Amino acid sequence: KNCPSGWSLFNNQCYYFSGSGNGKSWQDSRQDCWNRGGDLATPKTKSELTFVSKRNTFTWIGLSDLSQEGVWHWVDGTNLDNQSFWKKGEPNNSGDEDCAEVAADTVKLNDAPCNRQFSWACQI
Ligand code: 2F8
Ligand code: CA
Repeated sequence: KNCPSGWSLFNNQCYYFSGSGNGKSWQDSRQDCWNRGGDLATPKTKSELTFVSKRNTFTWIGLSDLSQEGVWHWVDGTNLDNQSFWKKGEPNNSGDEDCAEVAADTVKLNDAPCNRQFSWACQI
């Protein structure tokens, strides 16, 4: 599989990383991925999650419970079935947190407010 210039191949998927110091909200991050011909990344295995997590301190991925509180699904429409991806105590919907970010240090997910500005990862 060939990836566009500037994208990285891992496990037969192409990934684009926004880089640090370039934060956007979850929706604006998703729009950037759409503009690039992809969508937010959907790392469904631990090795993919590790790969996606390591470019930046915090990275938005394509996972939210925006359509139904407490029901987490990937932007491709499938449900999250690996609950071990969450950091201990997450998701806690602290305040109102409907979008998932992965932390580089723990390679674990946290639900965060969708309007927070984080780096992001796209996938084709
Ligand atoms: O302790 C975990 C907790 O940390 C922060 O809240 C204090 C995070 N908030 C934001 O990222 C805005 C929570 O999402 C997280 O659960
Ligand atoms: Ca949280």
